[in-house]
Amino acid sequence: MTARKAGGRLVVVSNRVALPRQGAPGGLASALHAALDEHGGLWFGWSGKVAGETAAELHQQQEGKIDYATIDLSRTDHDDFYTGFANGALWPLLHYRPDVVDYRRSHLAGYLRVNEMFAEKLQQLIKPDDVIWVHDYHLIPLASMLRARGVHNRIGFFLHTPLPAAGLLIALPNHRELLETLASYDLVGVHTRRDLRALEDYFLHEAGAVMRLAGRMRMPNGRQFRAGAFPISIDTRGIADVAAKAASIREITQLQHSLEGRALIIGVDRLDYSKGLPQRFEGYARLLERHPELHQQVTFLQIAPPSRGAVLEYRAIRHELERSAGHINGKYATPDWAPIRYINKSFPHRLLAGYYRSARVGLVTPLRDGMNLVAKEYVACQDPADPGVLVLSRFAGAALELEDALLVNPADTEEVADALALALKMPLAERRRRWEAMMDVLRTNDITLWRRNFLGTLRA
Ligand code: GDG
Repeated sequence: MTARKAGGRLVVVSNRVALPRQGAPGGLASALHAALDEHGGLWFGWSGKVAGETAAELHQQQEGKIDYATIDLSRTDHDDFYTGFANGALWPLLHYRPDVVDYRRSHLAGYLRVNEMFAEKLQQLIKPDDVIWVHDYHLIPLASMLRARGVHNRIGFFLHTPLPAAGLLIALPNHRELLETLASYDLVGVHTRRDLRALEDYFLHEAGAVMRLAGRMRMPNGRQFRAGAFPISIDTRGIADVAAKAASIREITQLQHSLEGRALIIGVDRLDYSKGLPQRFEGYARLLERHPELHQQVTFLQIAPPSRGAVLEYRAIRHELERSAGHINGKYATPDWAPIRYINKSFPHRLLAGYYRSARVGLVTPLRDGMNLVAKEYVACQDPADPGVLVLSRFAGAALELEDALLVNPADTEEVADALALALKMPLAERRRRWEAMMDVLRTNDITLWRRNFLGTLRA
């Protein structure tokens, strides 16, 4: 790293760009917009469109202090880069699922080809003192490709997924060729200390790096880079306000009315095998099996918008969950009560906030998750006078901060059932104590602190 002052524009690079007027942006998109607004900036990435087989042309637009530049992908590039390598090989590997990894050389070639195209387009757009912030597993080699083109700007990378132990990372063919390119960044950020240890372990033991002071690693070729844990968060105050106001929205009162006094358990997840949904359904079934007194007393609402339907595993899990939900309802439902309400649809954020607040239990049980923002959102949306209980997987990054949740091993369906029973019976005083402790964490570490910490370290 040089001592050069880094005070220019911010350039955000991510696979998808949240363009203005594309509907309500999610928390991450809002945070990045705020960061771009602060210094002026550019957001560059894929448009989300697949356009024939022609070479990608750049679409540019401006909104306030922010420039947006996007490119379309050809069908082949999309299938090899996005569906094939990023979501067919890297995503399962990073989520501890080597059994699901579908590695193909042609997909890796497509991944490198699209990253090279990103580097080529981006190089034309950046100015000498821009600070570049690259996001997520789709774009790991981008900095090394920019460096090869003579780009000397500060470049940071943030990984939104977990990073598994070195012993697992080496299962990926050509892992060094890919992962060593992380050293071309000035700063590599991950969510947790656990991920950071894995990153350091990989570089020290597989890539021949040595540890220098203050989290800096030096590669055998002399290049130095820094790595750090930056746990992402939410707009805690903003979302708490939205939830408080949601109480009067028609959809929310309708949901509450439909419960007829039953306790609501809520789950909200992209339909993804990393989220542990089959095990969660199983855990809920165990609860019903072991606690007949809860029949008619509880309703489990699982919202699971479909994602990545082009990947085989995502279609398989969808079928599995339909079968499981049908089975549980078939076994336990009565003419006036269905134990599970399972919905493959997405909802506007203000409704989600109201649903979270209506739920006595937030059930968040991924098998692995980088952070898991739903867990944090659930906590922030509670009514301070009568807060619900969070049941949270130990294997979500959020578990390292939200220690006052009921932490479970998501694969242990008995433990999930026990935690649900405990949550449903928990006295108000204990619910409030746990909730206050978690809110303290979230009020301090919110999304603004996250981006400022990362960018402050990158610019320092
Ligand atoms: C990745 C990492 C990491 C969900 N359903 C709807 C909806 N959502 C929103 C949630 C939440 C976001 O999507 C999901 O974030 P998560 O963190 O829970 O999970 P991933 O999508 O897997 O995110 C994860 C995250 O990146 C950030 O670094 O925490 O570990 O896997 O905000 O509320 N939003 C709307 N309708 C829905 O139906 N509007």
